Amino acid sequence: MICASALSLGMWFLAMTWNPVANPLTSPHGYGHNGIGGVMADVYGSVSDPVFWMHHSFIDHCFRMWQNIDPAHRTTSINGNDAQGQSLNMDTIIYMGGIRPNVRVRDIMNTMSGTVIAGVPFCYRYNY
Ligand SMILES: [Cu+2]
Repeated sequence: MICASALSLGMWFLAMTWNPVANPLTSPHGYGHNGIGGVMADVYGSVSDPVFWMHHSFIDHCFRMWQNIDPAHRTTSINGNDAQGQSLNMDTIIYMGGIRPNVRVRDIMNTMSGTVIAGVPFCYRYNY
C-alpha cells in the first residue's frame, strides 16, 4: 500500500529532469530527515530511527523510477558537488564508515549491475 502523499511525491519525481537526490539537504531526501526532525535530523544518529529505513527505501525507489526514464544516461553519469564542494563524478569514492568497503559511485548507480562488493553482487530491483 502506498499513501497519497507518497504517490504524489513519486509522480513529482517522474516529472523531474534533475537528479532528485543530488542535494542531500534541499531534496526530498533532506526534507524527509529534517521534516520529521528529532533523531532523523541528526546525520549520525538518524540510522537508529526505524523511520530512517522506510524513508530511505522510498527515496531509493523514487531514484530508481527517475533513472528508469532515461537509464542509458541516468545510470552512467552524475553531476553536482559533495559536502566539501568537490564536483562528483563516477569515480568519486563513497565512504562507508568502515561498515562496508568504500565504493565508487559507478559501483552503485545501477542496482542491476551485479558489481561485486565485498564478495556480494549488488543486484536488486523493485517489483512495484
Ligand atoms: Cu538519509
